[in-house]
This record gives sequence, structure tokens and C-alpha cells, in this order.
Amino acid sequence: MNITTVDTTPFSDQRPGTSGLRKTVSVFRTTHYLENFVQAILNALPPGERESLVIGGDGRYYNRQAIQIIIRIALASGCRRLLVGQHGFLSTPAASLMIRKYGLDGGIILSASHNPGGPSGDFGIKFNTANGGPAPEQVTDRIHRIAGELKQYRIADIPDVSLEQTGTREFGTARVEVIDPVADYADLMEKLFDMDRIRALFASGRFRLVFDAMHAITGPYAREVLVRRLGAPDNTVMNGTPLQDFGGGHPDPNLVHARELVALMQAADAPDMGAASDGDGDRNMILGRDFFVTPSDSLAIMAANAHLLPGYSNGIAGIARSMPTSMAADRVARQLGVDCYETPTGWKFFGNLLDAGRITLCGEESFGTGSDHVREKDGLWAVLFWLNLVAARKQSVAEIVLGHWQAYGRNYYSRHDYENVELEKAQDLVGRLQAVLAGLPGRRLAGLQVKTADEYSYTDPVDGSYTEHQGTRIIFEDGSRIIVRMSGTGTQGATLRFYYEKFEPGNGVLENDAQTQLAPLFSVAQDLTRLGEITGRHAPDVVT
Ligand code: VG1
Ligand code: CO
Repeated sequence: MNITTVDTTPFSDQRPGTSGLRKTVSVFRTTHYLENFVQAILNALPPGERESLVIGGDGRYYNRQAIQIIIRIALASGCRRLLVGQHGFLSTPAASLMIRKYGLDGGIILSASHNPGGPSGDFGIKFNTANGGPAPEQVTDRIHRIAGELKQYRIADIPDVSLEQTGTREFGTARVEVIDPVADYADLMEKLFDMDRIRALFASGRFRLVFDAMHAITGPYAREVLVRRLGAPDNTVMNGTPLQDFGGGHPDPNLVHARELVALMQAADAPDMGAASDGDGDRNMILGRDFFVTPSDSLAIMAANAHLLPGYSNGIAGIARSMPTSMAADRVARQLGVDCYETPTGWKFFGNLLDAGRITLCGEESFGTGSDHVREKDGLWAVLFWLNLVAARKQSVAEIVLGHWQAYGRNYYSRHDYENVELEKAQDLVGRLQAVLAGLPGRRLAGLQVKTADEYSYTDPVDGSYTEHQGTRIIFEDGSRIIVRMSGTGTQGATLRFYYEKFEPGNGVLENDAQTQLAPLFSVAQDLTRLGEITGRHAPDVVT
């Protein structure tokens, strides 16, 4: 195997965000751009801890070309074992499983998750460490620093490795194994859930599910688990073939982007349950008949019911949620007598808590839920969890949620996104908001008394690592919250996220529309941030 050393110039913008490095495809195709970043990842790892990797992606445009480049760079850096998903496919949760199951040093996942794909779309690289989870900040900071100084990369001179058939190719003493990306994952799901019970639910003919893979990575996984192993009819999986441009869609499972599914679920003959997943298979949306389960509620309901499922029958050790996620899960934790942790946005902050055994379930308001079965959020896992719940409780999705609200109260919740705002304006807005925080406690706004107002920072309780600037929060005496943060996953301008939450006790108004219920908080946030005046925006682009 010939290895060439190539002179290159460093890129200062290779800073991973909330979840990996995301740029447009055209940026990733800039000469040396991808090569540099992959070399920086490998250089950031101590020798001896970069010998085995899993590589795969969500099938988006440039996935296959990128994989060939990564194989060459990895071999040139001394990797001895590379597992690559067949056709280049691997969902994010399956990649996490592969790392853990085969004791690998890490994984490189090619995805920009829910961002659109295609030649003019986005591309991305996530790096996961040996625990199977997203690299923590210390590691991504090191990668960024190395990328900003990189002068050379090394690349092996080998032909393209065919990804079409599973099997092993040898290059000197190194092996490249093309593996079935689905089988191990499906086997793990069988261990966690009551497959017989779910199979009986489908066989009864009285229950219909539609799963929208949004032309992204979960199609093959959903077919294997739902159709082949659980006996659901073929037409259960819609948009099940991964496409390079996701069929022109935006593979983000929410009420706005999963329009086709939402329309199905609102029709007169709607299926009993609807679900969708995102580009790389780590997000999920759960719907009942004309009924939407907010991700925050989903996490709380999973926690309250986990003991009904085989994989969690011994109960849960604890729960974690990202800071902007509603506090519904906290109420369940209190009832169960387990700890509930609040972490910054991004799955990487759950890793230490999961590894230390402090939590079993975790989730984010952004359609992400997961457990200690892997170290990523897991879309199809969440769907199976809900299927198992429906089968075990013999209730509809809506009945389960309503019952939960009656028992625990309802945390009304909504997120408003303002996309593609000019960066300076977004920074200006956040800066001005922060400047008035100190004067807010004690003031009454829209009839609510402000309790605290601050910028969120976090000290990891396991390793003591500290991170700051993780969002601005205004918390009211009654537990209502307004949170403002800037997205760390976009590729154009800035996205401002406003998160709203208001609690209603179990004997209160439980079935109101969230937008109506939260409206007083919207005005408070708009006035405080001078949103309209600074950004010229008067309505959010996406409401979830
Ligand atoms: C968003 C979500 C966050 C999630 C991240 C990655 O980040 O808010 O909760 O972890 O996307 O999701 P941001 O910084 O844009 O708010 V995904 O499915 O990459 O992988
Ligand atoms: Co994703």
C-alpha cells in the first residue's frame, strides 16, 4: 500500500457545532477540505486509539465519494480495521451500536442530520468516540485546533472499495469490512422490546401504523424491524428508500416538514399511530390520530412507563434532558424517586451520565429520545417504545398522553425558530437581552413574576468539565420559562430559537392549543428581545 503525503493549507472554519461539522456540499468539496478534517480527527486521537473505526452515513449526496476518501486517509494513518456500512449506509444510532458491540476506537458518521441534501444541500461529519457517543467538547476543541494548523495529510493509494457487497478486503495488514448495516441493530431492538406483543398488535388487524422514513436512512431499518420481524404490512413504511436528496424534502420529522404524514394522520380514516425519523435516523416524531406528542412529553411518558417494557423492567436509574426541553420529565423523576439532570443542548452532554450509570433515559425537545442501549438518540427505538406502550397499556396514543397529563399535569410547550437571520443581528439581539437580565428578577411581565434570569452554563457532574454560553433563560415563579439560543447546526446565517413553557396542573385546562396557551409568553419574549425591531421578523419560520 503506497502512502502519499500531501501538502495542504489549514481551514480555520472547521469547528464542530452542536452535532459535528456541517457545511454546504460545495464547501466540503473544496480541495483538501474533507481530507484535512478527517486527518485532524485522526491526529486528535492518541496513537493506539485510532486503530479501528466504523464509517457510514445517511446516504445523502457525496456520501459515497466521502467514504472512499475517508477509507484512504484512515488506512494511511495506521487504522487496521474499518467497518463500512453496505452501500455506505449507517444510521447514527446503528453506528453507535457498532462501536460498542465491536469494541472500536470510534466512528465517522457522514450526515447533516435533518438538513436538506443534494448538490446544493448540506453535508456533515460527526465523530464518535469509543463509548459510541458524540465526541465531547474537549475532543471537538482539539480537532478544531489541529484543523486550524494542519499543513499535511497522508492518503493511501488504493482503488475504490466496492460498497455493494458485504465482505472483507485486505490492504497490507489492514482490513476493510463492508457490513450489513441493519442486522445487529434489529437484533438489539428484539432484546429491548416485547416483540411478541407488538406482533400480536399488528396481527389483530385492529391497529395500523404508518412510519415515514422521509427518504432517509431509516427506511431499511424500519422494513427489517417493523415489516419483516414484526409482521406489519408492507405499506407501513412510507418513503422507505434512501435518496441522495431525500426526494427534495427536508428530512426533519416535525409537523412542518413531515407534511405528508401529518395529512394522513388528520384524515378521516387515519391510522392509529404515525411516526417519522430524520436524515440520519436519530430523531423521531410520534403521532396519534390527529394528535401530536411533543418530544418533551414523549420523554416524560417513556420514563413513567419504562417498567412495562422488557428492556427496562428493572426500572430506570435516572433521566436527563437538555435545558430547553420541558420539565415534564422532572415531575416523573420526582415521583419515581430518581435523579433528573439538566444538560446543555446536544447529545454529547448525555454521554458521561449514561456511562456512569446515572441515567437510563434521556431526551431533547428537538425530537430526540434515547436510552443507555447506545450513546445516541435513536429514532426507530422511540417508535418501538411507543408501539410497545400502546400494546402493553391497550390504549391509544392520545389516551396515554391524556392520562399522563391528568396524573402529572401538562407542561405546555412550543419552540419558535427564526431561520437565516443575519448573524450580526442575531448576536445583537442576544447581547441586548443579556444586558437586561440582571434587572428582571422580581419584575412582573404579562402577569407573571420573574424568578431568575441568566445565561446557562453547565458543569458535568461526572468529570467536572465546564461549558458556558448555552442559552439565555428567564424563569418565572410559577415555573414558566422563556429560553433563547442560537442554533449550532445551521450552515447559513443564524437561526434563533425561542423556547416557551408553561405548566398547568392535572385538574386544570389540559387540552387547550399550545400556541393559545403560551401566547402571553410570546409577547413577553418579543418585547424583551425587541425581536421585530432588530431582525425585521414578525412570525417564526418553523413552529414545533
Ligand atoms: C439541534 C437541536 C439539538 C440536537 C442537534 C442535533 O441543535 O436543537 O437538540 O441535539 O440539533 O440533532 P441546534 O444547535 O441547531 O439547536 V441531529 O438529529 O444532528 O443530529
Ligand atoms: Co439527526
